[in-house]
Amino acid sequence: MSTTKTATDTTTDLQQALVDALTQPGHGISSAWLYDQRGSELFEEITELPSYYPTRTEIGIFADNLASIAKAIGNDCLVVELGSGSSRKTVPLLNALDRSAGYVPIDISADYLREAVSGLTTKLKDLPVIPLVADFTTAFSLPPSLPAHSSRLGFFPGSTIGNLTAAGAQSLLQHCHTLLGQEGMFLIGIDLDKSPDVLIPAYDDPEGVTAAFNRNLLVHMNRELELAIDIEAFAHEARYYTDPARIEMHLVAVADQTLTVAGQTYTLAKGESFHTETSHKYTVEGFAQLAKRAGWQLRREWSDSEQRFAVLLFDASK
Ligand code: AVI
Repeated sequence: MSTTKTATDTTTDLQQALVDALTQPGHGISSAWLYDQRGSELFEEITELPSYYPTRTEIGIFADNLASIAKAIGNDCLVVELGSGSSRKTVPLLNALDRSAGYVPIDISADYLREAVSGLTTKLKDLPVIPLVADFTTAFSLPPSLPAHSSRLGFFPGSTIGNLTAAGAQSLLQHCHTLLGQEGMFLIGIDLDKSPDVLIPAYDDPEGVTAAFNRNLLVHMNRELELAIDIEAFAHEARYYTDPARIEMHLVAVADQTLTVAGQTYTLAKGESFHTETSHKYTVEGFAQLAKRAGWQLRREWSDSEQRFAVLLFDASK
């Protein structure tokens, strides 16, 4: 039996997500729905914005510390990347490792993965690449046939873990602990908590790209579900909250809205909002505690001079 989702399944899931958002308190909708083709393009644009510091800060941390990160990882390691995308951050890491056993890029999009892997062969010389199409936020298994290796490294850059709930982050870390085994390591990028003066412009840039990214969710729903949501009637808002420290993205109704979905009418009053994304901001200690509950021990940390972002290396056992 095929487990691949059809376009109809995806449309049904999106419709259900919208109905849930309209009927449940908080009006939350999974941030996964932000990433249609256009949403992914807009996210790429966000990573280039002057006010969106995480991507370039993390790339800088890797560039400045590549030799010490590679030394800490050691030899004959199988690198398993969660949400590999273009593998942009992984190629320098794999090339810096003295001897690595292979690379397992994991991505939810089969097309994107196929394209990315075909471009890797020249960049990674003879390194075995074993791509895996999977949704890493659910339980997944590694490919059955893997090259010989002495340890496994989970690689999860980009602070994407911050977009999961605490429970989601915990179960992902636990699942990876099992998959990566006793000799397992985990290298992860986390965005550090900081002043809202820095955080808010990162998620509400003057160029309006993040606003377009957020509102594109409504464009996506109009197209996919054949709706007539008035895009202009929703304003993008980035809000900073503490305890836990996080940025939330909202689409706020600027006037009362009536939405008809599958023949049913729902209302969203002026000032109410769809909550479209949470981006958790951690301290190194707070994240290390969360990881410890999933069995991971913090071994090394690397950060930038302003302590905006951190790259952490964990061991599966003491
Ligand atoms: C993908 N993720 C780590 C981004 C973040 O910073 O939480 C998504 C994003 N949302 C708005 N800007 C960027």
